[in-house]
Amino acid sequence: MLTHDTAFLFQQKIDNEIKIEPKDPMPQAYRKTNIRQISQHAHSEIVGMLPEANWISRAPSLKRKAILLAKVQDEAGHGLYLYAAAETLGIHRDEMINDLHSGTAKYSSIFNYPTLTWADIGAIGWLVDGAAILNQVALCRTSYGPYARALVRICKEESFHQRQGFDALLVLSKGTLQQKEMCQDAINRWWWPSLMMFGPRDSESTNNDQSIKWKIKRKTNDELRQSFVNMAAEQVKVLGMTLPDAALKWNEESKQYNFGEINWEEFWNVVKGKGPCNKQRLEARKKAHEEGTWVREAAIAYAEKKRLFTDTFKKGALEIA
Ligand code: FAQ
Repeated sequence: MLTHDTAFLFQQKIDNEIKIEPKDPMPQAYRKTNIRQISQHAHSEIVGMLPEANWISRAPSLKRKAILLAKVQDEAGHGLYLYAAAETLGIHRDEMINDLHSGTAKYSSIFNYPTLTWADIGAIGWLVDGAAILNQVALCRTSYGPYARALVRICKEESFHQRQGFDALLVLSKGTLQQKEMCQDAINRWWWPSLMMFGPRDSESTNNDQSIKWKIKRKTNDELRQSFVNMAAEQVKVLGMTLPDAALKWNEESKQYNFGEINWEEFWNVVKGKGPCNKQRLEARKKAHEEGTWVREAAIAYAEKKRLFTDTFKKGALEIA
């Protein structure tokens, strides 16, 4: 436990924008919050591959297939950077993965919705990656060094993800009547779940205040959500589509868009495992993990063989000397 003085010095470091590094002293709660947030973020990237992977074999052209494949692979990479960042805080990857599979750990609510048509892939790129970017650009300045550095890399890839989604929707929005309807329908279904990605209202958020004080989070849930609405409300005009919110209106005084009430009951249901695809997602994850056992075993055997070879080589070199 940190003494009063060291806790003060820790906060001073944070206030002076000095990054906290793995071997630095830190309050237990700071370590725990980072492990929770970074591992949840990693799980979100990994589970987040599932709704899109569903469309790789059905993408409408070779170009779209290659783009989607690259995007899903990026997400696997993001998950790996993030698990590695969380491991620097003293938790083992197996423990995090067990928590995900047992349902103890959370992952973003958004990935518990189904991808019914090709337009959903565009809507995920535009809205879901758009929401993720807003959050993650702010997190590039998070106080924990390994998390901040992982996010810089992640953000570079996320901006391509958002653009490819918007581009896919733009093509549909200029297509046949059926394609236009498909585009609008996907936006209607993904809009509200995307707003829920930012978490509960600030007044309901259990972690906001402390995480803002420790600069683990740089902006609050409501601040980020509002920036997202302001951005999407303008971009949707380029698509010639609408957002499914009758209350959406520019407020001249606040210079922000007012928007309607989120269905919080639906949000908490999804968070608690009762969303449309929660069960399916966890089963798919567990199956993929089991089927990957032989790869992990082979990697461990190879590493062991390499270690033995290096040890023998070093010993031989010493004997010669
Ligand atoms: N879903 O006190 P707060 C992506 C939980 S990455 C599920 O406000 P906090 C890339 C929260 O954990 C998307 N649970 O929590 C991609 C807490 O419960 P706990 C993920 C949620 O942590 C794109 C409780 O509610 N991004 O999309 C959600 O301060 C396309 C109270 O909430 C990140 O993880 C939710 N939406 O703020 C991949 C970014 N919201 O743990 C594939 C990093 C809240 O105390 C395809 N994370 N909860 O039991 C964060 O910025 C924060 O963790 C928040 C939540 C803002 C998500």
